[in-house]
Amino acid sequence: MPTSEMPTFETLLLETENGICTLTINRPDKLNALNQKVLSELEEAFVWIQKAEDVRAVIVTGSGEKAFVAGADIKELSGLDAITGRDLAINGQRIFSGIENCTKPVIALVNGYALGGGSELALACHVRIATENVVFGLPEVSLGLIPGYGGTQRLTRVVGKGKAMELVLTGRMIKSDEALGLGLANSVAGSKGEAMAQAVEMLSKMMKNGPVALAKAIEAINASENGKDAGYQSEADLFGSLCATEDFKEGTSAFLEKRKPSFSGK
Ligand code: DAK
Repeated sequence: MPTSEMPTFETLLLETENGICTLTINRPDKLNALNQKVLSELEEAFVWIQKAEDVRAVIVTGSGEKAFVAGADIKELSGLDAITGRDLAINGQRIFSGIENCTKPVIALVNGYALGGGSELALACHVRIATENVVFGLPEVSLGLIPGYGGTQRLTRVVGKGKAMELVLTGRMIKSDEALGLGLANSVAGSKGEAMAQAVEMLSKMMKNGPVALAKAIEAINASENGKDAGYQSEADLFGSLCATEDFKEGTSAFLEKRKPSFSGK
């Protein structure tokens, strides 16, 4: 599906250049809070991204300088009951897992507030590049809730159990230096423009490699979370399947012939 058929959305802006699709959550008057519309459009956008041949990598960000995403939309949350709350969590988890399992590299450019669902969205992306004014936090307990879009699981994997306990149970906000130290941010940039340049540079390096290998590497790393044995098993299975690709033959031949590889994605 060529990029020219890029869909348009009410709450998202999509722009593709040189194989990189920049997806901007665009509710600046509500600090890009995640309401149902944003969630359903995110799902639709990633279904399109997955299929779009011209898109090889993704940057997810929030409009403006102040916020990546200031959380789930509290107005919508306030009306939930036990049934609708569970349904919302299942729906959100599926959408965020769709992002985590995207076979193309996804970088979150975390510009400013990334609270609650905003931190959860950033955690669902493969890499996080933050701006200096970033504020990560999972303050759900202050609203009488817990993170509902996979945050308890993904934060624990990224920062470890003890730190995840501390951050979720206190709801404490953390700034760029601490986020970097915890590995919550892969890097920190002085401005949104600088963060964008870092993201494009990192993705350009990734895109020099074969798309099938990138897809399988993402799958294998994600499989590490299925438990130790299942992770190793998946790694072996995926490694084996890569050995049968044209990209593998091209990559190894190019090295041996001392030339740059030309990957076909097959
Ligand atoms: N939801 C809705 N509107 C929000 C919002 C949010 N999370 N965050 C900000 N806004 C709106 C404000 O209401 C305001 O709208 P107007 O009054 O102008 O109409 C506008 O954005 C600008 O915000 P402020 O005027 O408050 O801006 P400030 O610079 O003064 O403050 C702030 C910025 C980020 C410190 C503040 O806006 C703030 O504290 N926002 C709320 C942060 C927060 O607590 N976020 C929610 C985290 S909890 C679950 C699934 C998911 C979740 C839980 C359960 N289940 C399935 C069960 C996730 C929960 C969360 O995300």
